[in-house]
Amino acid sequence: MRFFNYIASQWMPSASDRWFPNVNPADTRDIIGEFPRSSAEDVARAVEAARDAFRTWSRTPAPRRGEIIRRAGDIFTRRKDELAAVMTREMGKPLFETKGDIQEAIDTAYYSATETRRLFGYNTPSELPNKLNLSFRMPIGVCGIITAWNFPIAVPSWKIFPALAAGNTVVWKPSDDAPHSAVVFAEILEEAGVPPGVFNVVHGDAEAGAALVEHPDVRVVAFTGSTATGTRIAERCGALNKKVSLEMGGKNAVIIMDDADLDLALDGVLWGAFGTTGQRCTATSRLILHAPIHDRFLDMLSERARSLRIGSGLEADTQMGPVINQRQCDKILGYIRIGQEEGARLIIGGNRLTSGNFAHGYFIEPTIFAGVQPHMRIWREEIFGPVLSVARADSFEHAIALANDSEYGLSSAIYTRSVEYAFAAMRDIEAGITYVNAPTIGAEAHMPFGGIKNTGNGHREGGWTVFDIFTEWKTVYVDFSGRLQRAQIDTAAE
Ligand code: UN1
Repeated sequence: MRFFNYIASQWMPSASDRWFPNVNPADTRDIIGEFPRSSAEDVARAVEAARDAFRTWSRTPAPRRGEIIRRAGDIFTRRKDELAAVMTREMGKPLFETKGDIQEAIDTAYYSATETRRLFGYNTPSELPNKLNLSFRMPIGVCGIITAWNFPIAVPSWKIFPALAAGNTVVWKPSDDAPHSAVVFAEILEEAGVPPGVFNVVHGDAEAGAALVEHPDVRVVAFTGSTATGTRIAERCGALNKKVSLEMGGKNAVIIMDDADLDLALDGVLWGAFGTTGQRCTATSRLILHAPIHDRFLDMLSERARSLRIGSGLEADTQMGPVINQRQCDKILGYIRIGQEEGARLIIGGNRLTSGNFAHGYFIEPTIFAGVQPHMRIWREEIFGPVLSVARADSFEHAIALANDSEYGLSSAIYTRSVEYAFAAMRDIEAGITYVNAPTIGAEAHMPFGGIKNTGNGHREGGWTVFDIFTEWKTVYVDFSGRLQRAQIDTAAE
């Protein structure tokens, strides 16, 4: 079966007539379909459609735009089960996770719709008599949106709904590992009543992504993906004077102090490290155990991780699905080898599963390394798989220093019953997000989301902070004095 780009409400192949297959990572014999491998020409077509639609859409009253977005949330709700199956089939995570992914998009739709009545600017007294100062959030134009496959609906929705709510138009290049979900996203927006050209989908790989970044009529680029790709995008956007928002890698640490509720921490670490098969930018990939509970907690954790049920995400009792593709599978296994060569202690896992039902999928065991030292690559580099690196901390200060010894700064967590530790950690952990007594994953749609250091470039999705990405400020001065009033800057000498 062939699927198409969605441009100006038309479904169309790439002008270049090239295609790529979309494969089920749990069973590579299952080919979902072929999708257009788009070129710069296809991207240009979509950007033109979005540019043409901008005038009318940006002038549509924001609450009217909100009604359409709210309807999209309703349709996502109606199509939840069917869409979850589409998502799981193409990217592997269990159905309960893909349903959660969709729920986050529904929440984001309703939140963005509501915000269309609250796109607050501010006004202030003027420094001069009979003059009024106002400021407004203005839509910017065509937004180029480039996303990863691990949250095929939620993460795109974090960008698409606020962008549309603010009056922008969108060209979205979804991941080539989750293109079918994007097709359903487009169907839903069409049914919700998004006018032609306001929202467009162009499938493809880095070629289409690069063309989107380069196109002169794309005024904002919002990207979720690797730090390497995001940094290249930022360089180009710098040269082209485009606004760019980046959500990139993570190497998220959990600290467990000796006074923590260890059962609670255990559930949190298991979910944070092995939920979504460790393939979240917020996944727990470093665990820092306070020395007095180190051995005990490691035993508890190994036992529980060993018993996680691995399998196709389409099966009801699966707790951990496959990794996304051959490239990632090789990369993760490569890191497991590196960890062993570096001298870390492999506690459990380490293997690809190849027998029986696993034979045709990319399944890797939950893997835990202990004795990990901060110089080791498995401590420093983002693996994006079910691999957890554990280190021992002698004190609270040592634990914080270990957590902060990273080029990334997205999510983080501390388990403790101590008010002193909890508040010091909230202040001292270098990360965009810190959880207290909860895992590193599970951000809520209406709170700022993003990271520091090599994780981001200062923007935050989620909450109203996302509108800082998708709007520009316009300041308006109204002088009703009937005479030339010079601003203070020009009269200070008088
Ligand atoms: C990501 O992996 O790109 O906080 C985002 C979380 C999710 C989002 C993860 N809501 O884990």
